[in-house]
This record gives sequence, structure tokens and C-alpha cells, in this order.
Amino acid sequence: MSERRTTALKRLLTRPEMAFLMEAHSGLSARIVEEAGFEGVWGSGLTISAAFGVRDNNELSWSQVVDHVAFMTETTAIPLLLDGDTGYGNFNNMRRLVRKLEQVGVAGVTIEDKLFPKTNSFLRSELQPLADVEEFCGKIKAGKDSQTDADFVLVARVEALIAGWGLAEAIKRAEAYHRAGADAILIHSRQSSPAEIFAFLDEWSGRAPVVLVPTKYWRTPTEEFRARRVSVVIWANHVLRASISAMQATAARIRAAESLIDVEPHVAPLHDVFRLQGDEELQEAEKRYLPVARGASLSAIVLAAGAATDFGGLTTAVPKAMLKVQGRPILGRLLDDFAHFGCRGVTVVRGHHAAAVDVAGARFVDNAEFGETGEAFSLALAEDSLVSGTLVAFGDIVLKRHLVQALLEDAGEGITLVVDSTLAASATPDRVRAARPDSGRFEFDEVWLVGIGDAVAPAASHGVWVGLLHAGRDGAAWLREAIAAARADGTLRTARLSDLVTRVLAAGRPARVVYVRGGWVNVNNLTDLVDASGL
Ligand code: SPV
Ligand code: MG
Repeated sequence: MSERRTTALKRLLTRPEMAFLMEAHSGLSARIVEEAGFEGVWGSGLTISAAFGVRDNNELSWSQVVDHVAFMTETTAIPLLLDGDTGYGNFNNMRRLVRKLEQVGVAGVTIEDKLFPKTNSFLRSELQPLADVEEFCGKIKAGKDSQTDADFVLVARVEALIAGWGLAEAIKRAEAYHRAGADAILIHSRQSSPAEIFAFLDEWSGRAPVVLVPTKYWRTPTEEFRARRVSVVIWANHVLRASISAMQATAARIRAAESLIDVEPHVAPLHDVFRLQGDEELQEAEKRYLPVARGASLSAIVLAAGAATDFGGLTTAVPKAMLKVQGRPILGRLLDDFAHFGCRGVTVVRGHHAAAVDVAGARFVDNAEFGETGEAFSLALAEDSLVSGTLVAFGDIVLKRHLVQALLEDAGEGITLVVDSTLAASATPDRVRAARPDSGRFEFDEVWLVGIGDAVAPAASHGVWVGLLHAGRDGAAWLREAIAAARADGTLRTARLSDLVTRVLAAGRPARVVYVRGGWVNVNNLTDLVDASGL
């Protein structure tokens, strides 16, 4: 059985090694804190209030706080120490608070020796009246007597330095709270120098674990806390403050630009939002629990950004994808083919003559840099749509419908590519080598991709990739990983789609090949256009 969160928090407080808690103020931010590797969450009164747009003056009711932190414990497995302000009342309110916090999985609570309603410690020092020591000790005892989990943690926060009462009063109070049963002492300061905190630590000399919140004395090297045997350091508000800066910058940019073009690459991709919400778990659960097996969902991303040459005057005002084959634009034909197999939700990446690319029902993403960037860059712009069950296709291919059918019949959770085996020795760039050549007969076994692109010598090639692939649940994730890796090493802008597939293979992931024999044209010039009409 895994360790209880109360036990984990107690261990962080009592072990010799110093621990860090990171502020969070919502289910989402708590999950981000956990993902960053922190061992615990600080449920900050300041930032939870701020996230609701209210003041840190007990404007949220205690039950609103409890309901809210329940979302934070739900999204995480690490312990959460809640900033319980003054306990929201007297000893009796404190008893109910502890019982409720245990019920929602909170591992511990901090209460401060001020009066309800409190004011944030960094505001109006003249308005920081301290609680009566005996009354506060009663509150600590009541809290400790109410816990049903023996490891639930109660931290007593001493505000004597904040209120200007000096070191002797701080030590006197800490000692009283320690004797009343507090598991640790949080000593707070609003000075930019750690001098009064260090004086407290010297005098206290390890009588009970000490928690610090170095918001104001942030320049102090962490080693100084370690050297003085501090138990827990709380970074109390930086996730919220970072998000405020990001929200302000993004809102201002969109307002000024009246467009998302400059902002989109700088904000978290939508699939990251879905991941943080735990969509993957739901997808798994749907497979297990939904009564009727729903047809696998199918969507498509069509890359139609590239400029065209070799078409005489035909592409001076429209891109290749809008050239007509038997009276219908190439792109429209392709989308009809996909729709025939239940494809709903098509994203078209446009570039060259973007405004002329217009097909009903598609969502458009524009690659303004289509002249200097390649296929992988275009795909990355549509990354949000690269989800489980996505067809990825070039916008200039004309297919016979049975190619799509063959692909979908064989497609699984990984990546599956349609490969034309009649073009085995072709010099085209998307040459493919597979584990075996096309036998020309119907075979049951799966054919695995060995290599794709320039690295495959024409003589070693088993065919040419048609420019159409299917990404299942894993395949979509692998392609997104490949995009991230290419972005990280600076090759994304000029990479081809086949380079991304090569990366997937290099990462040890498999990809499958479905052999077809003709039945498609990649329209690159006028001759292709004529050939396509004959399909
Ligand atoms: C909080 O994070 O709400 C705290 C720390 O209590 S402080 O804002 O420094 O008072
Ligand atoms: Mg607070």
C-alpha cells in the first residue's frame, strides 16, 4: 500500500533532509506542481483568494476553501498543507475544519496566531493584532484532538515578527504552541533580510521542526536554510504570479494583434490542457465501461501550405490543393474521401494563397512562413488536432477511395503509412523500406516500417509513401513527441513529415506499412493533374 499523504507530510517535516512545498491554487496548478517534482503542495490562502479575485481577508468562507482544495487533492497524490489562516474562528471552528480537511484528503493545516478576519502578513503591519497565546494554544489542542489520522499535521504559525513584537515574543509563542501539540512552527517575517529569521532559528535551536516562507527574503541562498536545519521551505505564491504575468502578456498581445498568430506558438498546446485534465484516463475508461463500442473516432489534418510551381499560370491565384480534377478541387475530393469513412473534424494547414483555400466544414490553420518552412512545421501548427485517430495527408494527393479503406482496415493505435509498392525503385524523396517487400498476395502478417526518406537508397526501397498516414492513440503521441524533439533541436522548420516518422522509429517506436499498388497521384505538375483525372 502506498504511504498515506498525512504520513508523507509528517516525514517531510521530521526527516533530516530539508523539503520544499510549492504553492498551488487550483486542481490544475496543483497537478503542475506535482509534475514539476515537488514533494508537497502549499495551499496558499493568498493565492487561492487571488485566483477567485477576492482579498486575502477571509473573504472566501472556510467551506468554500475546503470545497476548493478538494479539487487540488483530487488531481494529485502528493501531500497538501493547507494555509488555514486563523482556523476561521475559535477552537470549535478549528475542530470542524480539521475533520473536514481529513475527509477531503488534506495532509495538514497551518494556523496563524492572528484574529479573524485576518489580513495578509505583508499588508498594513499596524493591522496585525495577535491572538491571545492561551486562546491560540486551546485552538491547537482542539485541532490535534480532532484528527482521526494520527499523522495529520498541524503547523502553528508565529506572527510576532510580522506584528513587530520582536524575537523574545516569537520564541515565547513558539514554545507555547510546541507544548500545546503543534507538529511544527512556521516563523514568518516580512523583512528582506533573513536576519530576524536566523536569530529565531539560533535561539530556537531545533526544539521542533521549523517551516519558512522566504517570500520577502528571497535573495537568501537556500544553502543558508539548509545549514540552519530548516525542515520545510515554502515557495508561497510563484505559480500564481507566473500565471498572472503570462495571462497579462497573452491578453494584451491578442487584444493588440486582433489575431492569434503571434500567440499560438507561445501558449500551452490544447493537448497539454487535455493531458493535465486526465483525458487519457477517461479514454481508457470509456473503452472499459461504455456499453456500445462506439466507432473509433476519425479526424484529419491536411497539409496544404506549400507553394506550387510547374503549373503554367494555373496556380497564380490558387494553391495546388484547389486545382480541379474532374471539376472538383483536389482538397474537396480528399475530404469527401475521408468523410466517406466517418472522418469528422478536418484541420487544413494553409499557406500559399491561404484565402483561396476554402472547403466547407474544415478548420483552418495558417502557416504564414510557408515559404521557409516545411511539412513538419505545418503539422506542428495543427498539433492540437493531432489526436487519437487522425489521418495526416498532403493536400495535393488524389486517391482512389480504396486506399483510405485499406489504411483504416489495418490502422491500429500506432502509426500506419500507405505505401505504393509499384514505385519501389523510385527516386522520389519519400522512399520506404519495410521489413519485407510487398508479396503481391494477401498476407496476414503486419509489415513494419524500417526506414523512410533519403536514408533509404532507391535500390533498397520497397515502395513510396503516398503522403497519407493514420495516427492512433499512441501514434499521435509519438508524432507529438517527435515534433517536440525537432523543435528542441532546431530542425522543425525545415523537416519533412518523413523526418518526424524517422524520429519515431529512432525512439524505438514501431510504425506499420500498408501496401497498395497505384491508385493515387501526387499532383506536382500539369502531367500529374492530367493523370489524376484518369483515376
Ligand atoms: C499564503 O501564502 O497565503 C501565506 C503566506 O500565508 S503569506 O502570504 O506570506 O502570508
Ligand atoms: Mg496565507
